[in-house]
Amino acid sequence: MARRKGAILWGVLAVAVLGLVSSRCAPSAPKGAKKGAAVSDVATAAMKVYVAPGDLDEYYLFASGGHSGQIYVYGVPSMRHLSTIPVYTPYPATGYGFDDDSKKMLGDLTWGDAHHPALSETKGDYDGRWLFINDMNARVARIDLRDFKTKQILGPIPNVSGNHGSAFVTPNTEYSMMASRFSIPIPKGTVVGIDKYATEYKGVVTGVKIDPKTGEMSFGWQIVTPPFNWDLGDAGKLASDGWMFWTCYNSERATGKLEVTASQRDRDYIAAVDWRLAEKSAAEGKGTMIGGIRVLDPKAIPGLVYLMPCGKSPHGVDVTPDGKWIVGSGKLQGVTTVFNFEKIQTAIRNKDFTGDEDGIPVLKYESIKDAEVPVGLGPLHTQFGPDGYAYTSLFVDSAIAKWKLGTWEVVDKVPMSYAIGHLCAAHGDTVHPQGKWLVGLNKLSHGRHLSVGPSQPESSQLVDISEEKMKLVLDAFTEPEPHYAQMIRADMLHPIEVYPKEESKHPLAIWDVKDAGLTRNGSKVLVKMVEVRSTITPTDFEVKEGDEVTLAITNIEQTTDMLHGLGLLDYNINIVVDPGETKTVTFKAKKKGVFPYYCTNFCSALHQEMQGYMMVK
Ligand code: RUQ
Ligand code: CUA
Repeated sequence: MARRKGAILWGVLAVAVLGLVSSRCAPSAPKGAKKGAAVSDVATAAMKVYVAPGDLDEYYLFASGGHSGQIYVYGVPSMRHLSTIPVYTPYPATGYGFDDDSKKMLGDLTWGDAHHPALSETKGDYDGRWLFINDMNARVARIDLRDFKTKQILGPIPNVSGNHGSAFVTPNTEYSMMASRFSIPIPKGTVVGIDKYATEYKGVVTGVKIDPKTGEMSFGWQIVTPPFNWDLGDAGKLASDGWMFWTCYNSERATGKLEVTASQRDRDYIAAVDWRLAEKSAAEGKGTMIGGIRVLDPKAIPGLVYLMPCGKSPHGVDVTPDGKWIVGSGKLQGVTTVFNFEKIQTAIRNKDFTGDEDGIPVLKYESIKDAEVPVGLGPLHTQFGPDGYAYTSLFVDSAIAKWKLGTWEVVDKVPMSYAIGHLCAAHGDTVHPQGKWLVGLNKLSHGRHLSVGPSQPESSQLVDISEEKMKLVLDAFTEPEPHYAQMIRADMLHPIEVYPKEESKHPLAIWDVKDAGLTRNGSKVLVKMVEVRSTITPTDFEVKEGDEVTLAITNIEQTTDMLHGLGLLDYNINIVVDPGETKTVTFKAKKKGVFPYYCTNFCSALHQEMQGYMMVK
């Protein structure tokens, strides 16, 4: 791909941005590159990513599923899709959202827009315990990596509208942070005319407290901000531990057609939040309770928030592994800006401000910036390697730039096909990045796959970063829509595949077919069921029309892979029970008749025989 630069950058940029809309017929660079590639290059690339039958991948990649509300699990380097973890959306394949517990966890919302997975950390390194992920509906969820299951959904969090800047964790998983993309009058439910947007609408950033032992999340504190659109974040680490950074767009406080009205100023901001001070202030009872959460006003608490001017409409803000630099990428720019944490602290001490926004001091850009690195057009997000290199995705250029921290020279570029958003390197946002692999998460797949009609997949591309020159080695396709992903070394996770019988605590669990059967309490009916190859016990039961029926199903298998399902026809019931697990589902017996139920997971030669009947009289 030809490199576009020079004095007419803005003109080119405008054309390029427009071009994205109609670019489907433009030739894509890697295709051209492929034609000229020597066979040995292809063979070398194939060898690198080939995971022989029975062999295992080196890394897990956890990719957000966007508005599918899920998380996709891949193996790297094969890029094989291994599993889907449903989080904010019912998922019939695992029965998620159909049984009583997961239905309750989802509440009234049966979709979520999940953008940024965050692996739990200890001392700034992944610790393999939990995975957090945001939802635009002001929620954050925790997945336990012991069984890859969603265990908690917290929220909707008061006052937050559009939880985009989330679910970033602090270096010891003290908090999962969230920031509102949309500003609204708070508390939620208040209505103020859009003409008062600049003064009456508010953004908020929130610290969601995490219990260090159990991972249980609870409301921490919230900070009210001007009505900027908060975008992405990253927690400070090592040198900058205790601080949280968030980018915003629309510092113009504009409404209407934001693509025009919110791009007036040359700079937007990165907020630097002293989260330890927020924690302390909240503990001292400062701030006020709004909508059920403690809200701190930065005007009243000096030192809580500062604003760092950053290139127009920044997306990613990324802290280097040592915590000394904060990299902010203005997506309408040709450079990425590197801020120096030391200089930020000095500027704060010297009150080196150029003004304020609703009482929040604005730091002087020239005083806190170390470099503007000419990475290319439309820098979005940066990841790091183990050797002082940084990798920045370029949305407009549709490429990844590799550059050196400290010298700021751009040493390599690799084209992506097409329009890369986030990117993810192995442990690339921790204090110990591992290099090796980098995955570009592209926004458009641009016809590099068999046509599947207008609903096209997204694409991810695997880049080998183990050598000086980056090498694109594999195209992979995914369902919508991986915004961000994290990659963790496979040997750091030790998931169980069976729930051990001795850990079973479910009050309705039964482990012997003799205990299966129906008990009635007025119009409430409880049916305890056992599933084991190849019978569902009881094989039939009878209830009365209008009864409230609870099925409590225990899969008493203790063998890996021996899942059993329970599909109940015409009643919209679909449960999947893992080995050693108990699940309940409660419903009204509204329809009279005879309704078959059967095991939905192919489990044995006699799987087809695993069936029964519910009679509703
Ligand atoms: S998204 S490509 Cu993180 Cu919601 Cu940016
Ligand atoms: Cu049990 Cu099929």
